[in-house]
Amino acid sequence: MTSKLQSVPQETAALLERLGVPKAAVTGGSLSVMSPIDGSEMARVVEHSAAQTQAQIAAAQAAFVKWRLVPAPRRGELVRLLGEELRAAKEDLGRLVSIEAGKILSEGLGEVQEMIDICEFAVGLSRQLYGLTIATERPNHRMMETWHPAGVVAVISAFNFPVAVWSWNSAIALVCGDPVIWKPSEKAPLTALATHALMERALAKFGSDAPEGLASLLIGRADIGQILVDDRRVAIVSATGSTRMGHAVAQRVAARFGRAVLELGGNNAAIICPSADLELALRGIAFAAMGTAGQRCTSLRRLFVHKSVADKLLPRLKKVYGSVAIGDPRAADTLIGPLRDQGAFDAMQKALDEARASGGQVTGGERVSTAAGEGGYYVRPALVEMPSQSEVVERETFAPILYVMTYDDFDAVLELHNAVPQGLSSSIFTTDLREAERFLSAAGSDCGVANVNIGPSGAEIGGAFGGEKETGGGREAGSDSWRAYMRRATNTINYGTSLPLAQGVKFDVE
Ligand code: UN1
Repeated sequence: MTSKLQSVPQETAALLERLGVPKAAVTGGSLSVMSPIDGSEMARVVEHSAAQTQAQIAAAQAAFVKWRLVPAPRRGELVRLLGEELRAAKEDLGRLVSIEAGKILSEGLGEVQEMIDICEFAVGLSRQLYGLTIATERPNHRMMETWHPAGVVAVISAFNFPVAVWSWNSAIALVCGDPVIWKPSEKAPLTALATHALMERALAKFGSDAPEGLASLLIGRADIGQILVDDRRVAIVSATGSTRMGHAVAQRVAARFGRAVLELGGNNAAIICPSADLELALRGIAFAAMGTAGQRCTSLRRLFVHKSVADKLLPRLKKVYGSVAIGDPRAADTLIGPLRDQGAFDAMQKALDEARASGGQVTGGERVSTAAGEGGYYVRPALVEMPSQSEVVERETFAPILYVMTYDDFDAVLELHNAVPQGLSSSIFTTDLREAERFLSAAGSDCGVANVNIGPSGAEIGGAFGGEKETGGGREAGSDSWRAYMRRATNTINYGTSLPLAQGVKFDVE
């Protein structure tokens, strides 16, 4: 039996109330939510059962049959209303993101802005779900592609972008005609409840065109996720998280010929070339490696510095690492908030020990005490000078660790850059056109995101987001990522009076 939590911390309680989350949903449940800021218990959230999960899937499937017939621009109107709710609630939701995920306020607000942006993108998209018309080899025939809603989409999201990732998927899925079931991280149910409450407000304003079960939320642990992954009524599973999780999801979804959109581990690098603008590089590295306390899938984890500039760059970088403001993510001057929990801290220390054992020289990485209290896991970001790209460097550790290696040959560094199992994001700092273009070429970075003179993190929603190899191959958000949420039909129409067959085949019957 779980007992009721007597009180949610005052600020969180006030935010939840304003965002429309009932107190009973966060006090009387069995899922305990711990604050990354001070380690205290913030809430006990009510969990959904397996039976409720089944019922949600059935409701979503029934919603699909209706929603797919609502014209796409009208579906866009629902997403427009969601965008309006998000705009109005940006301050509150952004602060709640900061409290639950531990990211600094500016990044919490940025996350909500990303949600507003994708809503706007999706509204425009609702009038642009284009298909092709294709030349046919047969006279009096027309061939075309049409795009239709694909079915129920399950979104399984991670703690570090607790709400934006839902919005990238949902805004697009909804205009594409697909209902969405959301299973957020068990470490971030509060922001999910708040976002869902905003979605419900948008649904209420939208009116009766939106069927019951169109957008639902399931609070639970891995077993709830597994039900979604295995159910044939769920056409698409979009999962964000570790490569280990994605590996299991991919196989189970494939076993039933479902579709998976996977955004998994990254092990993102930056190459600093001899001609690099070092001021720019310094800022780019600092944000990408230390921002969000290294807990983005796009965080910079590997830095390759050309030998000719290492002496200029590294001392300055060490100075920044030594002086960056660490503390309560809500405080105005903080740049580095806490790690999510002790598990993240332990994994970081283990990786640093391993790096030391492989000859790495570690600067920083230790736990620091802050005014936020002793319960949170605050660390000084670690800069690790490595003699080579050893095993620990090839792994993603979800913490602020930057492995630094020097190089002298461009071809060799490109090879090293690509010699890790992950392929999410990458960057090069150079003012040499040839180097920049080679990095972006077929023989360059093998990642889904490749940048010049900006770091690997902080992508805008207008582009397709995702990566190759163990990152899972999925693409979300902008460009033509919407195609993953629809089914394509090729249609051939004969408007003549005879029946010519393709490839000149004859099959005449009397
Ligand atoms: C993630 O960490 O799961 O490009 C996504 C970025 C963000 C998204 C990160 N827009 O850093």
